[in-house]
Amino acid sequence: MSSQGVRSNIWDEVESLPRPEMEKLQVERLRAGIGRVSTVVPFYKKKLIEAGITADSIRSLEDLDRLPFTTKADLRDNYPFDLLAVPMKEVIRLHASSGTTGKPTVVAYTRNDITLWSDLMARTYAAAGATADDVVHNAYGYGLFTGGLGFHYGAERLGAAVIPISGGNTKRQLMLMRDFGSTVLCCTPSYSLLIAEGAEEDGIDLRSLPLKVGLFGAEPWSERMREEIESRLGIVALNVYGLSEIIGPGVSVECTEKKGMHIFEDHFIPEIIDPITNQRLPDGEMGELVFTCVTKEALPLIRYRTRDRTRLMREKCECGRTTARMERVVGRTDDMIIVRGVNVFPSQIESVLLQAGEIEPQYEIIVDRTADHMDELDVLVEAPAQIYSDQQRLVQLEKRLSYDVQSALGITCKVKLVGPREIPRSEGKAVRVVDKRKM
Ligand code: DLL
Repeated sequence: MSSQGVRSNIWDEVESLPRPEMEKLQVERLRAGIGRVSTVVPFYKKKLIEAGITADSIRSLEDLDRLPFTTKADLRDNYPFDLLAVPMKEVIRLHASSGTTGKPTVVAYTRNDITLWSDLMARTYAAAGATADDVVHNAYGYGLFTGGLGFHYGAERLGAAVIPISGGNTKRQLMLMRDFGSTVLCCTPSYSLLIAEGAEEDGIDLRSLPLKVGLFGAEPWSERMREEIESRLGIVALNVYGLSEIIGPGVSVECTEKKGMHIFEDHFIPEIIDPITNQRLPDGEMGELVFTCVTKEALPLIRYRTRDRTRLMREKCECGRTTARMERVVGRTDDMIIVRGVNVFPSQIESVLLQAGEIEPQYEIIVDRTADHMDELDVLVEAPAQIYSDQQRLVQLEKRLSYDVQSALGITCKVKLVGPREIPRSEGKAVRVVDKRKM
């Protein structure tokens, strides 16, 4: 549709602004945003004074280099509400994702933030060619996770008919998808393959249904997986990226050219930095993605370090958009793993194991993908000799630890006890995670 530069699927004209105009808009918004946080968020006020930065001194995007970074640890240290830039009475929604310790990362939205998020999600759908005529099957989880409600509000904003089915019960999903004539599928890429499997089991040919496009994200996936999804579901599969701290989904999305995800740069200014030296890297170089929110009210984070590794490009896309694009995320600079869409930190597992008391602090986390494309999480833990030789105690302890880890993470997980010194030792940094999922 877009290879001739037809811009019919551009929902907002700002996406095709000439670069100098976009940058002018970003600088104006950045200046206003810095002015706001430097007066209302004590954390930023202190940091900006220390760095000698005033809003008036922001003249170009180069000035981003002078601004302080914000990290996940800053969110944890200010848990739950100390980074908010508005009084609680202006907050109308809270969401949360896993943090590095037991406490989640909390994010908040004012009414204007929810309007902005809905608009950005409508732009996300539009990039995929969706319109008010579509029927959106939304199988992202509803709840504290931003996926469900983000895709829901965006579909309503677009004027499409949304089916708030959430995750799970695949057979029922298939029945409704067929009966309601869904045209757009929203879920994690791995769940789309489980849907395909369920359809094949029930003799449903998904390719004969009206389904035409899928918006997949919340976890890393590959071109090979795209090919598989597209052929098994008979749809165009597009990548959607986002994170709770910035807004949720609705940070960037692929257009139907499938050449990188267009960033909603009029609201989130992207940079790539070297995660070791913290220096900004030129376009095209691989590094850590950093975002500055310039229009959000409740939680306008400055230079937030996403820990996601990717590259930026700024050439105009065939679709007509001029916004910066980011490549597929290739990994993380920290040890967070994503299992069935849930963010998991090895440190969360470690603290549960150590609390249990009876085991050695030697463990290995193994993530694999089952034949039906579901992520599987196993934790191998060394048991001391006296427990390892007592079959009954061993089984009881495995059960208890599995239960404790599952309750802490909120996902199924098997703890398996192994004998003393069975976990490989490392001479340098311990390798705690073995990710066997074939990308
Ligand atoms: O996963 C928001 C989202 C929901 C995005 C639905 C897309 C679709 P969090 O739970 O805070 O938010 O997790 C954010 O997930 O830093 C990435 O590491 C990873 N991630 C999200 N989208 C992608 C993607 C949501 N398309 C973390 N490719 C991010 C690779 C992704 N990783």
